[in-house]
Amino acid sequence: IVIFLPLFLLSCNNKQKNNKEQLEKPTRPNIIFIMADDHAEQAISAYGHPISKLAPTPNIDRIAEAGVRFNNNFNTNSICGPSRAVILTGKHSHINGFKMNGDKFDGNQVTLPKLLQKEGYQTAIVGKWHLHGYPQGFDYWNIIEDQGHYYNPDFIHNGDTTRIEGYATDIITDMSLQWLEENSKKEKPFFMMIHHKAPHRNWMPAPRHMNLYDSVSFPMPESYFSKHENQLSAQLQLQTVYKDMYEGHDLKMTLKKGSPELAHNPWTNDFDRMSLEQRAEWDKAYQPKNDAFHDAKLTGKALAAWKYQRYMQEYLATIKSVDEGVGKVLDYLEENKLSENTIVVYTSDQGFYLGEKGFFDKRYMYEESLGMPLLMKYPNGITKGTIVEALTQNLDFAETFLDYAQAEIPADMQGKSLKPLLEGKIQDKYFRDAIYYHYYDFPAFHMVHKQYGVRTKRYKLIHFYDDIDTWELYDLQTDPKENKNQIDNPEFNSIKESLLITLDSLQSVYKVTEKDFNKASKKAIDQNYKTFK
Ligand code: SGN
Ligand code: CA
Repeated sequence: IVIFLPLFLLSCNNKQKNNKEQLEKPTRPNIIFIMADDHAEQAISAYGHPISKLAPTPNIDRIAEAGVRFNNNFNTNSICGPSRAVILTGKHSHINGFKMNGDKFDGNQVTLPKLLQKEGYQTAIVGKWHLHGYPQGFDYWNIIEDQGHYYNPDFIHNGDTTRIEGYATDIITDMSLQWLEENSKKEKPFFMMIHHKAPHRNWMPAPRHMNLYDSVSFPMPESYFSKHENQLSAQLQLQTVYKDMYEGHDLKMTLKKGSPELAHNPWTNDFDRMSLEQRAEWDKAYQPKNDAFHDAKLTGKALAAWKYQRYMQEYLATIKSVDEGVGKVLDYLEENKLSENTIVVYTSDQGFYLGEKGFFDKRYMYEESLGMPLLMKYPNGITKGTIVEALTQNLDFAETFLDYAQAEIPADMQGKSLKPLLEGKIQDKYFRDAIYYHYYDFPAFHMVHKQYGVRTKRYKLIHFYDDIDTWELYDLQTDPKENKNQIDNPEFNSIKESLLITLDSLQSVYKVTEKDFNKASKKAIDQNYKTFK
């Protein structure tokens, strides 16, 4: 007894301590981070854009209805790999080192999954990675190779590449559900990243959606035929739907009536890798609509308008499978009583153009590509139907999840946790005055110039540089579609000055240095204009 009593007291004490700790530290939430590739806000019905009303996303909307919709969420560098690197590190591109697709991500640096893993989270990633090199900090990873393919994609798991028959979005959903089934009921909380390939170019719908929007006519943006007055970079880009899309590869147009042979299709692999059955199903669905196109003999603006419809039909049809997959994940959480204590996030690596300014793709600091959809639900911690107007960024994601996981946030991360905002501890208007943006991927696909700038609630200032040197200034209140560059308007002189001061101060806060503004050689630029034309 003499020996056991102190031990007994000690164990009582420990129990009390544990209980107390538990009281102070409520159950940490699970986190499911679902990210699509190139999914524009305009194509999520929770955001209410007219396009999305004709192609709704009822399951993705369930997240917004049960939780929060962010109306002013932006990226720091509107391109795939860089956005992903910012999300993983909570640091701007010039600090995390991954400025453009093709750079090599330093996987040894501190990242969100590594920190969560250290805190006792189970971590997993399925789908697009696109950072070259293998993921670190994940207990389980199964990623598509580079951009991946819609049909029969190759997946890399622990260094081994396997071709999996089927449709990429469905495979990613199934793999995620399987991982959840095997791990979600263990004692440890989990963090899972589900990274879809869709709706990335070249927009190949699943067999069940090949004719989904054939009879829908989508509203063409007013700016579809814009001449880009006072917007030199926009005049020089190569991402205009009716000029730069490849007729076969992107628009699935055929060479002539009665033939399944595709028009210009530089990457035959997307179609060649389909099985005979898949290709037969494809031809059966596409031949009648392509033949009808040949019969119509369209030219000029009518042809450009037809291309817009075909683009929208394809892009939105690939989103349908993403939405179905999101529905399955949400159902799984509900059926397994995991819903209340799981944060579910839906976002995209950047915004995207659905014909605005005539564009597809992203890269620009203009609203459509700067914006990033962000929806989040967490019944135990976020009030249903919340709308956030604060200026938020992908830079904030890592800190937000660490905060919810009650983990320590490294001092050198550059974002801000969104948790106080969602708990009403800070008002939207006091959260952040301005955001900083810097895009570096020039010369490259689509030839969008290097650019950096600031956006406040009302104004935007952009500097395009490299083989051009132009500034643009927009008043988003009176000109939300950014048609009127006010940089030379004397009425905007004082606004310009104050934006320049903001720019300067953000560059110093974020530790931007001279070497972050490297220029390409003239030879490389000329060569790229030729390659991508
Ligand atoms: C591919 C696309 C481009 C796209 C980049 C980057 N061409 O190269 O249109 O801008 O990816 O996209 S494709 O015909 O090969 O699809 S990102 O989202 O990965 O950054
Ligand atoms: Ca992308």
